[in-house]
Formats: sequence, structure tokens, C-alpha cells
Amino acid sequence: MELLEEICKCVIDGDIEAVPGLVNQAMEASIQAEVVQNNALIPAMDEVGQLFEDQKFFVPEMLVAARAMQAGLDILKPILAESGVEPIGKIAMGTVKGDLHDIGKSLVGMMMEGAGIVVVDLGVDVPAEKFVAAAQDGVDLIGMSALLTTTMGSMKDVILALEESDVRNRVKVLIGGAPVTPDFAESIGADGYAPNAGRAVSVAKEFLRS
Ligand code: B1M
Repeated sequence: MELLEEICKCVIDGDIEAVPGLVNQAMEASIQAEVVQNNALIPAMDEVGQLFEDQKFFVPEMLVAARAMQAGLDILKPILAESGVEPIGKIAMGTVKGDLHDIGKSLVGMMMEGAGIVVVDLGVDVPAEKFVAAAQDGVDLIGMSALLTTTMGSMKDVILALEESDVRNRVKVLIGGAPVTPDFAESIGADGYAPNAGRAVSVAKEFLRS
């Protein structure tokens, strides 16, 4: 099997043992890091997102695939940075204030990285000011996650803080998390909502294209 195809397959299979070795092999064979990213890691995560949408993959499979992708990307990142390859955009992601759930947020972040988007991980229990600071630092997108009905309201606080700080028009706001709905997203003035990591990447890419 061709090396890039093999990397792609091993990412989809979540084979975290094999991916770093194969990516190193590609580097030794002088395949450009950008080619490995664009022709192996990104298509693999596209496929994983699709399998999840089709309910052929569930969260555990998606998580191991994302980790395998991350293991490959960790090798490519410094090479990509040195060679000046431009990412397609930048997102600051965090779980909102009062909320400590980070699995979904991290999974979305890994999928975003797999799609060539730089992720600034703000962590969990993130106050509005931190999202605003990230917007002021020039990210293209703000991504918020909430898992508790009691913390969903913090998403609105962030949007209000962005509006008050005059940076609302510089960023698109994407939200998600188990209790979040499209209606809720609309009601608080978010630009987009995604029910899962695969869809979050599609929405982010649409925003970055527009
Ligand atoms: Co918590 N917890 N928890 N918990 N916990 C829930 C969410 C809960 C539904 C469990 C239950 O009662 N059935 C419930 C919330 C009820 C509610 O508000 N409606 C709950 C509760 C009540 C609590 C505590 C209050 C419990 C307590 O202490 N009494 C407490 C709160 C702590 C706090 O945050 N302040 C608490 C604590 C914890 C643990 C620390 C034990 C642990 C978190 C560990 C961690 O994250 N490091 C935990 C866990 C693991 C869960 C469950 C079991 C699993 C959550 C998860 O990781 N799902 C959860 C019950 C459940 O969902 N079955 C539960 C997997 C993850 C991949 O999915 O995060 O939904 P999810 O992300 C998805 C999508 O939502 C979407 O994409 C992801 C991938 O497809 N998505 C986005 C997420 N973010 C997105 C952002 C986007 C777009 C899409 O754009 C930016």
C-alpha cells in the first residue's frame, strides 16, 4: 500500500503505535510535510467525521482516531512551521466558565487541527475575558463548549463581552456541547452551532471560506 494511504488508514483505525513511524518514514522519503497533512491526515479526519455522521463510528472510535492523527501532526507541526506553510485559519477553543468537561472540547480541537486549523486551547472554566483576549489577539473563530445546562448561559456572557469590547465583528462564534441546540445558538447570537466534532469542522471551514 502506498505510504500516504497507509497513514490515512492507520489514522482512521486509530493505530497510534503505527502513525508516528509511518509519518517519520514519509519524512525520510522526502515527502513534504504539507503533502502528508493534506493527503493523509486531513482526508483521514474527513472520513472519520463522515463515519461519525453516518453512525458507523462512535465517540471512542473518533477519539482514538483523533489521537492517532495528533501523534502524526506532532511530528509535522515543527516542520510545517519552519517551512512557512500557512494554516487555513485559527480558532480559540474553550469550555465556558463554571464547566470542567473537556473531552468534547478537546476532541473538537483535535479534529480542527486535523483540518489544518490552528487551535488555541483556552482550557476549561474559561471566563469571558479570556475569549475576548483571544479575539483581540487575532483568531478568526471563537469556539465554545458547554456540557451543563447551568453553564450554557456563560456562552451568552461571552458574546456580550465580545460585543462590548468591539471585537464581535472580527470573529465568528461557533458553539456546541450536549445540551446546546441550534435554537439556543440563534437566541444568544452565535454565528454557528454544531452537534458533533465532524460538523464543527465543516462549519468552521465554511466560516473561514466566507
Ligand atoms: Co459530568 N455531567 N458532571 N462529568 N458528565 C454530564 C454532562 C451529565 C449529562 C451527566 C448526567 O447527569 N447524565 C450531567 C449534566 C446535566 C445537565 O446539566 N443537563 C453532568 C453533571 C451534572 C456533572 C456534575 C455537576 C456532577 C456533580 O459533580 N454533581 C459535575 C460538574 C463539574 C463541572 O463541570 N463544574 C460533572 C463532572 C464530570 C466529570 C469531572 C466526572 C467528568 C468530566 C471529565 C472531563 O471532561 N475531563 C464528567 C463526564 C465524563 C460526564 C459525561 C459522562 C460524559 C461527557 C463527555 O465527555 N462526553 C456526561 C454524560 C454524558 O454525556 N453521557 C456528563 C463525550 C464527549 C465527546 O461528548 O462533550 O458532548 P460532548 O462533545 C461532543 C458534542 O457535544 C460536540 O462535539 C463533541 C464530539 O462529538 N461538541 C461541540 C462539544 N463541544 C463542542 C463545541 C463546538 C461544536 C461541537 O463548537 C465549538
